[in-house]
Amino acid sequence: MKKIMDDLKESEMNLSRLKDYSFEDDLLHHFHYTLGRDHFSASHYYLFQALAYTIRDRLVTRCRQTIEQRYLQSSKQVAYLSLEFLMGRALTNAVLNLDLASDVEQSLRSYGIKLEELAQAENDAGLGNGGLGRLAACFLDSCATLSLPVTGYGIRYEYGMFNQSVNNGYQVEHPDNWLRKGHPWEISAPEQFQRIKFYGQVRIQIDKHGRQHRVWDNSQDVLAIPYDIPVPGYKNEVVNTLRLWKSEATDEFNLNEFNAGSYSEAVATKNLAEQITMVLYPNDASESGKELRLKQQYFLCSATLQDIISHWVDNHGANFHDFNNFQVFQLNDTHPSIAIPELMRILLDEYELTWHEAWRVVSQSMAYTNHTLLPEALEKWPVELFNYLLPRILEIIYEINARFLTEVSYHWPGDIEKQRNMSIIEEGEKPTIRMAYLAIVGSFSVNGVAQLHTQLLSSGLFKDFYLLWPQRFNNKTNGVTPRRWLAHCNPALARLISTKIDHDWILDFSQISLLGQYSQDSEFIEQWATIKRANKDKLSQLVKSTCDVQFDSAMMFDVQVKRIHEYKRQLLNILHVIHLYECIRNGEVEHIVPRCVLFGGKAAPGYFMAKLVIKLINNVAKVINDDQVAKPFLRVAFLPNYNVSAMEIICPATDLSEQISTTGKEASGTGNMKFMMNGALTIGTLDGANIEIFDAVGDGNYFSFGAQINDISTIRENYNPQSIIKESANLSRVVQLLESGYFNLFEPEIFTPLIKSIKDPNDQWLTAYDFDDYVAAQTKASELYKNKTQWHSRSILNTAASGYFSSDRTIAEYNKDIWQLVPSHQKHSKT
Ligand code: 26Q
Repeated sequence: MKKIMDDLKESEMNLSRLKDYSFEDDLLHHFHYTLGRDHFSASHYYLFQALAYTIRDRLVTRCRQTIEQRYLQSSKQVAYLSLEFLMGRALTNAVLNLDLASDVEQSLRSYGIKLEELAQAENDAGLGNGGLGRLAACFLDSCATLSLPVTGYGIRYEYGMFNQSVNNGYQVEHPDNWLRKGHPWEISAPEQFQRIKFYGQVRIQIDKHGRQHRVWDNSQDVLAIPYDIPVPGYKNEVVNTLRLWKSEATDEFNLNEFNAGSYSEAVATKNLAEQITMVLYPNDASESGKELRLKQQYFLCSATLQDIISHWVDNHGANFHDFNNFQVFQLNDTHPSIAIPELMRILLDEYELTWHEAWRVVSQSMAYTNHTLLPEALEKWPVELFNYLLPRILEIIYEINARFLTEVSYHWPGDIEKQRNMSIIEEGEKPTIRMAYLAIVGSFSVNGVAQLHTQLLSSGLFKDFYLLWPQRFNNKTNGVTPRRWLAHCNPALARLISTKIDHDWILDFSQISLLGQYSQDSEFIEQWATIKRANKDKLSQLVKSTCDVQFDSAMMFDVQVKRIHEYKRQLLNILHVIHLYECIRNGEVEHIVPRCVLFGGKAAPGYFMAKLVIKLINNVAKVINDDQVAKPFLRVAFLPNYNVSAMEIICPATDLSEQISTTGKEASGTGNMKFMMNGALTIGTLDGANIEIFDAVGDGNYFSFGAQINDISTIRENYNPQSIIKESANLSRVVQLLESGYFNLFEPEIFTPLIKSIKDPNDQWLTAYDFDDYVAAQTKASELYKNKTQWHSRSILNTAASGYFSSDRTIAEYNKDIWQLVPSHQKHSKT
């Protein structure tokens, strides 16, 4: 065995020295031999796959070198735990980061095909719902680019985010079978499987010294098989890893059943095990409390922790004293917070640490990021479900809580109310576990994702915890990767920028501020405008082919794409569209600046109001687009199946970015940053990271409107939307038109729930309150758009002010304040 390993090692070294395999030869080899194809079976998909394997070879070499170097440095590392990684396509990203564009172009020439075309053949890896999942993907890109030893750990869902189509204006969901044609980027490591326990009971065993041990008995076990996906840094030779776990049945299970002669039961068991990683849960209130979702969470955490601990023990033996100096777990929301009691379980039950020592190690290695301000979105699980599914974990949570409540009682002696409010267990008829409280208690760092969000967490949702442990709380304003969200998705603009600033801006994105000096340069403005126009033409083609709506690039492109949710207020936007249409119908067109309004986004399958908003948008769009009078002024489209790849076409083509959530509800937002980077101007409330965008770009370059956070509670106290509607001529007309059934002629009453919600004094989203101010801000935007030179000048200023919103900055802050990793010394040079 030793001889084989030595030989292999030598040949690996030879391989990595032989960098000069021709790209073309490799491509041919993979096409003919890896895929077994010939010229009869040439298709875009096979060519894409061959190209992906060719590039993967180069990634694998670098990945091995990255691992080896870190092993030699024995450096501290981070595991980024997330139920979601919304990676999108990988091919063009790898080409950019490995600087392979010319190799690829050249080798594709003989096939008469362009990289851009071939790239379309790749399915999006849609393993996430929205912001939180895409943030994880941007973070992985930044960590690799900054040479930080960070590994992503997630689930290899067989079905990702559902595909959306629109039928008669309604959303229809279709399964996303993204792996069907194979996934060339992944490499499985079945020999590194982990075993995960579910169900069963806890038994107390007394050893010969009279000591008690907890044994988790009669469990039903499932295997976790790792699949690794390479994550290349930008031109720095670093390749990190995203490790995704797939569930499989254990062999014994199958064997036992087979031996009993029950073939079908055996197969059924296998299905049960494989169900765990079958499907990504949509972010949906109606899904709360689902057993399978809890299984997913525990499966991910247990597999990851066992994997990391077994490596630790291989290298350090069963001595965990220094573990927390070498390992941080960053928890992406509460979804993986079960990692806290699971690591306790491993250290207590498998390595026999004392509670005190185990708790020190655990609570010094966990760090928690919160992504929501909606109290109803905080994760809670029934105690009963835990007791049944994860009995040993429940015991540990009880113990964590008991010790924690003792601490609370020291801090607030005699204050029973405090103890009840802060308890990890919410008492009641059906007691539940408050996962956010568990996450705070078990972590050394708790962060929000924008300044306002962190302030509101400390003064609201988590106030008592802030009072107890103020030093634990910190802010890390989100960011997005300028590689995917500028260099890759807007190559023409990237080239133009590079004519003015050293190419390094892609790595040191703070340099983008140097663009500011060209905001009055008429030649530069002209070039900027030409590129925007070409990007708009490209988006128009997409809208035409998918929605059969003709956009006109001479008109303003006004865009809102994001998950459909009441707090994001797509309803407010469509009310404004109806207002514009009203003006047009009444011949009040002299102030109208022609616009194409684009919507996109998925509604959770069980979210009635969000789905109704989609229907309203589509019905309004149909009426307006069919009206020849409106045509010169207004076009409206709902783009089905909004995803990462769609955003890569949308954000470079947008003039006006809609960020109009009810103040205090959007934790951060990250779409806002992608639009800004690509030179869109924002119309927005002062919510989440919008506030920081507003501060960075300055008042004149941002259309701000709406209630502000300090006024919100007073507004809610005596909110009377009916009287607001009465007082507002514009809103009255809009509501009347809606109520007249103009947009639902043969579908009586279907929009009544939406109209009612606007008029409801308990309307949480304050739609009526913000309407007039929103219209006023829209009018300002229109006025500015009349002067194209002025508009583009401010567009340049927006890109120039976007430096802060690079995820490289965000990750540098995570590293400085939370992780304290040492970058591996890899060069920043061309390969
Ligand atoms: C929970 C229980 C069961 C099933 C699914 C879920 C679930 C899944 C996804 C709950 C929430 C999510 C996603 C939340 C999310 O995307 N939040 C967004 O995170 C962004 C990154 O920080 C912020 O910019 C957004 O403001 C925030 O809404």
